[in-house]
Amino acid sequence: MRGAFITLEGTEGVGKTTNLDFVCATIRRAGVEVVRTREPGGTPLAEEIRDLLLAVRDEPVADIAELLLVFAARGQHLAGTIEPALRAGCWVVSDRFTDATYAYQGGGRGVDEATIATLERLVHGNLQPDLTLVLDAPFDSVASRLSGRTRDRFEREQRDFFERVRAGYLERAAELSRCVTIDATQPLDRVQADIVAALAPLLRGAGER
Ligand code: Z5A
Repeated sequence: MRGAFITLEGTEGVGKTTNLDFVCATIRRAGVEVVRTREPGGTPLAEEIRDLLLAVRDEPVADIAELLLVFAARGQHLAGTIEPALRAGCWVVSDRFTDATYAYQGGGRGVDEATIATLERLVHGNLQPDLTLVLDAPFDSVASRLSGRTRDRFEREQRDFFERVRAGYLERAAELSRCVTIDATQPLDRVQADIVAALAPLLRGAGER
């Protein structure tokens, strides 16, 4: 029986990485085997592509080059990690997936949606997450959480970029029934209570998958 595919999304600092362990632990407590992964990355080659994408460089990165690198990493991640795990009946929890491309390359960079959709079909056909947790917070409410960090190429973008990314996420979440938007400005225990509620229907169905 195929496992469930869960993704965590949101702008930087909203708590995806923090809550990934919590999501995995909640699933394991229900007796289900889970693979924790991330994008860009999730296999050795895809992690190398991640390094290329995040590195700060003097040469401007063309939007199309960034987009193709994101999908190259995703193709490897699907073939090497996600699809084998789902086929083996494991659940997969990924820190970001294709919704991030619509938000960052679409909303943030202005790449048109049809181009992203073409690559999405090419790289993962009909495979979509079963549940996407969109952790949402305005830029100002999480900026202080990130102070003191070394900033990668994306994190050096300005506030208006992150506002476009956030708007991209919210637009998608409103359109797609698999997305649950969670207010990430709440204290962590309240965020995690909302996560448990969002996971409950999938976990109830775990025995039937
Ligand atoms: N990218 C892309 O452009 N296109 C794509 O298709 C994909 C990705 C897949 C790397 O992603 C970059 O790749 C990303 C977009 C691009 N760049 N950006 N920006 P990433 O996921 O590795 O990078 P990130 O979003 O910058 O991760 P992050 O900064 O680590 O954020 P986070 O994982 O959401 O936050 P966190 O590390 O869990 O939490 C940040 C701090 O807040 C930490 O100290 C926590 O303890 C604290 N925290 C968390 N929750 C709370 C609450 N509720 N209250 C108080 N404090 C909290």
